[in-house]
Amino acid sequence: MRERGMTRRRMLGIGGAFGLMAATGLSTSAALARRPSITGAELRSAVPLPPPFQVPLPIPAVLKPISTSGGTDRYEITQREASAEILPGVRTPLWTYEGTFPGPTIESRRGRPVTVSHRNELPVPTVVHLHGGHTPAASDGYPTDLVLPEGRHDATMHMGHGSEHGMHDPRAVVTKLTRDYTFPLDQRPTLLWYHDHRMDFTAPAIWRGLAGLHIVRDDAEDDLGLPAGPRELPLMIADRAFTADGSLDYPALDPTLRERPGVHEPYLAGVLGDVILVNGAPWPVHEVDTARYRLRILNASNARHYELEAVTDDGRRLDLVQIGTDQGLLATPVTHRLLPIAPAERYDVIIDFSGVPVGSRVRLINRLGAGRTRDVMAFRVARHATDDSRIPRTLSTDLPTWRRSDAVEVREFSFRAGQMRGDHGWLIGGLPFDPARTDVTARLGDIEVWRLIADVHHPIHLHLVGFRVLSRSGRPPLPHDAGLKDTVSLRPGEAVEIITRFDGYRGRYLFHCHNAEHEDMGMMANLEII
Ligand SMILES: [Cu+2]
Repeated sequence: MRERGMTRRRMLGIGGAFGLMAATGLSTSAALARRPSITGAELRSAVPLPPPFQVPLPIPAVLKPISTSGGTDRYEITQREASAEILPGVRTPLWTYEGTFPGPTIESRRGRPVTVSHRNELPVPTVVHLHGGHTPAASDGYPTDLVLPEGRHDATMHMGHGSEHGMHDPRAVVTKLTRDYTFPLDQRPTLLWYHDHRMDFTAPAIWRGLAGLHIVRDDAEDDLGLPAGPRELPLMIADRAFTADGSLDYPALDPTLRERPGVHEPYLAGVLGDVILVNGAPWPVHEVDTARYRLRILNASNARHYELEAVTDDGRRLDLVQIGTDQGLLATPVTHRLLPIAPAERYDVIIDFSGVPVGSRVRLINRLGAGRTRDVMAFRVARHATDDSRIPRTLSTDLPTWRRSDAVEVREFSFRAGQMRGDHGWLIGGLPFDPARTDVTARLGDIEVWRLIADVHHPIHLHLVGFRVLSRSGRPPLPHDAGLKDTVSLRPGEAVEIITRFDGYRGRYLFHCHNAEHEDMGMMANLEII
C-alpha cells in the first residue's frame, strides 16, 4: 500500500504537461503521449487527519432574505474572516461569506430577481461571480470590478501583478466596501454557486473559503416527484490541505494575496489537497433511509477531478442515475456506474438506497484518488422508510436543439501551457488574459460553434450562456455530456466542440479555464456580446 502511495505521489508531482516538460525536457506532444491522469500537484497536510466517515455531513444553512417586497428577494452577505473546526479539535482560519464555509445557500425561484448586497470586510479586494447565472454584465463579477475593503480605496494598488505590468482596465467598475449584485434568474432551474473571481487571485480566495451554493427552482421541477426535503442533499466537494497550526496550506507566492499572484513550483499545473471535504467536512458520513436520494453534486475543487462511484461495504456498486447537469434537468435520465466530475461542474444524481440492508454503509469513492483521497464520503443506511418519489422518463422538454447548420460562426481556441511575462503561464489561443483586449465579439442572438483544444486537463467555462457538447475529438459526446452545460471537461490532447446561442444580455463577459490556478495564470479571455 505504502509503495503504491509513493508511486502515485511521484506521478502527481509531474502531473501537468508543463511539469513533464520541465522535469524531462519533453515536448508538449511527447508529454501528451504520457496522458497525465491528473493535472496538478498535491500538498501534504502537516496535522493528523481524522479517520474517514466519522464527521456528520453538514448542510449549509439557507440564507434568509432581508426583504421580499417589490417582487425582488434582497439578501445581505458580509465577507469576513472567521475560523471553523473543519478537522476535529483543530481551528482553521478562513475567509468566508457570513462566517461559514461553504457560505450560506441562497434558494430562489426561476424568474424572480434576487439582489445580494455584499459587504467586504476582508483585508483584500473581492469580486463575486454567480457561476452559471444568466446575469447582466454589471452583476457578473468581472475580475477587475473590485469591491475594495475599508481603508484601501486605491484600486490600482490592488490590481496586483496586472497593474504592475500596465494591465490597467479603464472599463473596471470599482466600488468601496459594498456592492449590490442583481440576478434576474430568468433561466432553467439548477444548482449554481457563487465564489470569488478577483483578478489574479481567484484560486487562493476560493481555497480560503469564498464559495457558496445558490439553488434555482421552478414549479415544473417541483411537480416531477423527485426526492425532496431531507432526501435532497447539496454536496460541495473540495480538497484542501492543512499546515501544522491548522491553517489551510496553499503555495501562494504572496501569502497576503495582495501583490504578487501565482503559486510556487511544482504547483503551477494546479493545487491539490490531501483532505476531501464535502460541505466543509472531512470525509463525512450521512444517515439515510432505505429510499431514493437526490444528490446535487458540485466539484468546487481548484484542480482536482473526481470519478465518483458508490459502493457498498460488501463491494456492490449502486447506480448513479443522472437527472441534471450544470444548467438543469436532462431530457431523460442517464445511468452511470462511474461519474467523472471536473472542477466547477455540477451533476444532479439520484441514488437508491432501498436495496441496501439497514445498518450497512455505502461509500462514495473517487476512482482517480489514491490512499486517503480515494474516499469522499459515506452514507449509513439507518432505517426502513417508505418512498413515494419517482424518476420520470421525461425530465424536461425545453432543452435547446441548436444544430451545427444554425451556427453563423465557428471558432477555435487552444488551451495550452506557455510563457506569460517571462514566467510560466496558461494561454488561450497563445495569449495570456488581458482585460483590455477583446478576444471574441459575438452578436446577441447568434448561434456559434466553438472548438476547444487542450494540452492537459482544462475544464472550460463560459459566462452568461449554457452550451451543448457536440463532439469529443470527432466522436460523439460522452454519456455525462448530456443536457445543457456551462463547463466542459477537456481531457489531455482532446478537441471538444460545443454549440451555444449568445442570448440575454449585451456586455463584457469571460470564458476561462476553471482549473483555478490556470485561470489566475492567464487562462481567461474576453467575450463581448454586442
Ligand atoms: Cu486549465
